[in-house]
Amino acid sequence: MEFRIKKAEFVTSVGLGGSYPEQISSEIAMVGKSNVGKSSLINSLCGNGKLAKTSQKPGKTRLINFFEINNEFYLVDLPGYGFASAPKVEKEKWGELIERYLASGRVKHICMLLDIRHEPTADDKMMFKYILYYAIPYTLVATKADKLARSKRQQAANSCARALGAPPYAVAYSSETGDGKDELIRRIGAVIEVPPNAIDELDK
Ligand SMILES: Nc1nc2c(ncn2[C@@H]2O[C@H](COP(=O)(O)OP(=O)(O)O)[C@@H](O)[C@H]2O)c(=O)[nH]1
Ligand SMILES: [Mg+2]
Repeated sequence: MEFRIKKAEFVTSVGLGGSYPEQISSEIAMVGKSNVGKSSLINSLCGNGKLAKTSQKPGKTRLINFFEINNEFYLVDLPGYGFASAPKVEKEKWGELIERYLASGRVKHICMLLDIRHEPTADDKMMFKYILYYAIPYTLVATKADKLARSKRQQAANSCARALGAPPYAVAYSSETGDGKDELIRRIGAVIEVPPNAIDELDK
């Protein structure tokens, strides 16, 4: 049966030194620079405009926010990076928070968001290196696709991926219009449906 998001609820926010919620079947995390549209993406996927707080002002969220979907898995909204004016100590705290989370082994899949209109930044490239280093499967998502003409979107999304140093494909997504939603939901469904011990079974 086709995968759908039927239920989405906020579980908890976790800061530096805080404890994560009880582990459930899988966990999919959203990463990207501040203001790229992480919270809007979660709201759009869940069909609930008020689930994750969105903001015009970058760098507002300093916590990891967990949302439980279909009583089955978590979508995780990570604090954004790359707010130029942030003090050094703030950036270090961000680094610690993210590294501890990525190293926890909880994350099954990452959606890395890039603004469809912009070249990836040095911070984006560093984030991408973390993802490869921790060998976490990922999907690239080019956000705010509605800002470009429909005919230019897929090509622009793909060049974001290429510029990051990844295989040249990203899902072109708009939280405003819902473009790309069916595709991303399908991909999330495929991630969720892999049994947790499928890899271990291969070793037997
Ligand atoms: N046009 C357009 N604006 C978007 C889209 N996604 C997010 N935004 C806007 O970008 C700003 C930042 O979004 P937010 O989800 O809070 O970004 P976050 O910091 O990555 O969580 C908000 O003003 C959103 O309304 C999109 O797909 N299209
Ligand atoms: Mg946010």
